[in-house]
Amino acid sequence: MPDTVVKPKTRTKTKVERPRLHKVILINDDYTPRGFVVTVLKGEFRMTDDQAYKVMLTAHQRGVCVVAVFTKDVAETKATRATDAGRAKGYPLLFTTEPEE
Ligand code: TYC
Repeated sequence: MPDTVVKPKTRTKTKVERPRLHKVILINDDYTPRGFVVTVLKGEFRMTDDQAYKVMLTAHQRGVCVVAVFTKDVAETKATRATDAGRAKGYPLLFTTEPEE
């Protein structure tokens, strides 16, 4: 069969990886009122009163608390908005982000 065209058998495997999630972390301070921290957590992270109170108390007692995980963009936007809400009232309230292991 002189006209046979041999097609090279190559295949490209596309590896799909899930985007790494990022944690939003609440940092304790000595000045922001507890009630205000709870209000911000409820408003920015759609938490119930109970959930927000527990997260606030954990940060208060241990120094930090993981609030939630999101894609990088969403985590950074929420952390910035929540930090800005405190700054608008003159509080040093701080939310940071870090990639999940
Ligand atoms: N430590 C603050 C106080 O005693 C309350 C507080 C809790 C502030 C958690 C920040 O991330 C925080 N008023």
